[in-house]
Amino acid sequence: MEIIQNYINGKLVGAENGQSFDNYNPSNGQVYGQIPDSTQGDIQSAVDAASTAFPLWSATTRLDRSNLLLKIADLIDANHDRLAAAESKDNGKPIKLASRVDIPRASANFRFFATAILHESTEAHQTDQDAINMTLRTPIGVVGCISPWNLPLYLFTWKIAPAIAAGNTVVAKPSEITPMTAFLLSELCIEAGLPAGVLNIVHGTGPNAGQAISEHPEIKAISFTGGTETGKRIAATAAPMFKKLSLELGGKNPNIIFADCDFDEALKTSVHSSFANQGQICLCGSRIFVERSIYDRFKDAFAKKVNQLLVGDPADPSSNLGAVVSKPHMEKVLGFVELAKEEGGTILTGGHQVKLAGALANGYYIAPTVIEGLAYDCQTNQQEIFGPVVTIAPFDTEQEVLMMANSTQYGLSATVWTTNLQRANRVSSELKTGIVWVNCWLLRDLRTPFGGVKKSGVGREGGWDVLNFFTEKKNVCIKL
Ligand code: TXE
Repeated sequence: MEIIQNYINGKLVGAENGQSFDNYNPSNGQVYGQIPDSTQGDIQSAVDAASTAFPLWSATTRLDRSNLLLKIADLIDANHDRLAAAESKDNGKPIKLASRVDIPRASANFRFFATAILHESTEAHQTDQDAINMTLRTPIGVVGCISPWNLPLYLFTWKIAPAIAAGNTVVAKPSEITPMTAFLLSELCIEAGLPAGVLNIVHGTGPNAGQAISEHPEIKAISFTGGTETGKRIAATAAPMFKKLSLELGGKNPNIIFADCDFDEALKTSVHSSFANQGQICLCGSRIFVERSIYDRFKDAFAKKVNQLLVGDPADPSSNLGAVVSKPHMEKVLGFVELAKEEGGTILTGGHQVKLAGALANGYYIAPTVIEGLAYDCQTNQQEIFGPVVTIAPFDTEQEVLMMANSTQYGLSATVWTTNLQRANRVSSELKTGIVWVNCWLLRDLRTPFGGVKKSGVGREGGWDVLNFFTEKKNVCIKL
């Protein structure tokens, strides 16, 4: 049994009530660990530790904060294989994805913000009437970070690194579905010599530990990534308390393929943008729209390539897809496939659970699924499925595809495939999303503003945006 502990005030401890709950291995459906079932009392201990640590940490020089974060990044890299194996086992994703994407990005997150704070500047305004105005930026205090299960360490560190780099102290809760790498990170923080109370990681469920973070009066800002419904609940608690809120929520992203695209590149990348991480990335292109003149050619080639994807043991480097994250999530995704059939969809490939042999027989595997023949405004095309399921449909004009692309309650990202620069610019400007990739997908520059519109969230992460989020601005006007 792998026992996970909270990391509070620099120490690894169980939940104060001594309670814990099961941690499942999605690849075989077996319980392999225990997770602290933390409650308000544990959050209070974490807030006390963070409050006590804040004065010294916020007064620590940028250089000293930077060096500590760089040390954590180096320790993540030094433990790469162990962290990748743990991530793959806890989440069900293929080991090659955890190894190539999740863990390198976790250390990159620490490195990026460790260096960003050394180059920050603020503003000054030379004012008439012989005065100078300065904008000062200071850390907020104790902040809350709540993260999801799809890219566990990647998204956990994407919040924590800027929060502590900016001089705040943190109470963080990873998803109870994938807590393992956050626990391993706490051991690395101890090894790096991060002062006690700067980072506190409290494991537990959303309604208990998560809600306690949202409602704690001393936690002045909440950075959340997860589902739109949960984002609403957090906002309903935190907004009346005038907390700063950063909400990165769901998506139902269009992947628009024009006839003048680089066909082979669009095809290859669309397989990846549809099924990477078993389709459990908020940026996956889950609605594919193809210009009619190449629709049949693209559809056939796409379905053929998807059919060749190997759903297998996440620990096997040849697996293209591993297990989805949990049994309830597998059932939710398969439920959407049944809904698609009821709404008139035709399954071109996939559409069923995959039963592996032997020890993996009880794992949560779904065949990559492509569905055509659905109306753009049916529920299958409006709701976030968040699994290895995409729909595909033809379009005739830019106006038509923009109407369909913009028709959902979400607005996170979009992908556009065309070699026509004017068209790329025209379509990108009309798409109601926070991110548009043209002739690529998930090409990330950490300096760029990351986030969505409509019900995909509020605020932006990344670059100066997240350092602005995790600091308060003060205007000082001096009469000269
Ligand atoms: O995430 P939740 P779930 C979408 C995806 C998925 C749906 C629900 O469609 O099917 O969200 O997924 C904590 N107060 N995304 O249920 O509930 C919870 O413990 C405070 C998209 O797994 O949003 C966890 O740490 N915290 C998303 C975190 O919120 C609460 C990635 C996320 O859990 C809480 C994941 C509460 N009341 C899911 N309830 C993306 N945008 O990438 C839960 N939590």
